[in-house]
Amino acid sequence: MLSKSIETLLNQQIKIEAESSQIYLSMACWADTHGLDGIAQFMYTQSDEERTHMLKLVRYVNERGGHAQITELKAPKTMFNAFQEMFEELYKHEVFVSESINNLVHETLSEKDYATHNFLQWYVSEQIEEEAQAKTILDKVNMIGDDKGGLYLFDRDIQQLPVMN
Ligand code: OFO
Repeated sequence: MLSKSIETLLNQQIKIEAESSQIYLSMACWADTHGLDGIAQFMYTQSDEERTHMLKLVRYVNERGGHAQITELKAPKTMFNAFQEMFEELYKHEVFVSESINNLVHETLSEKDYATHNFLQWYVSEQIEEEAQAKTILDKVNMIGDDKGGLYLFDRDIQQLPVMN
C-alpha cells in the first residue's frame, strides 16, 4: 500500500512523463514540417517511449492501492528557431527528469518504501541511458553548426540510433 505522500509524488511523475511525451511529439511535428524526416521519426519514437514510461507508473500506482491521476498538462512549445535549439531543450529536459526521479528515489528511502524504491530502479537506469544519448546527440548537433551537408547526414543517421524503451 502506497503512503499518501509517495502516491502524490508518483502522480507528479506521471504528469512529467505525460508532458515529456507531448514535448517530444511537438518537436516531431516541428521537424516533420521543416523537411527533417529523420529527426521527426526520432522524436515520434521518443514521444511513444515517454508514454510507456507514464503508463508503467500509472499501472504501478493503481496496483499498489493508489489512484493514478490523469490531469491537464502544460502545453509544449510548438515553435523552434532551429533544430539545435530543440536538441538543447531535449537534453535539458532529460536532466530535469533525472533529478525528479532521483528525488523520488530519495523519498522512498526516507519513507522505507522499498517496493517503490525497487520499482524505480528501472527509471534510474533508463535515465542514465536517455541522458547519455541526449548528450551524444547534442555534441553532434554542436559539431554540425550551420553546415547544411552535416544536417542532411545527421537527419539520415539519427534514424539508425538504437531505440530505448
Ligand atoms: Fe525521457 O525518460 Fe521518461 O521522462
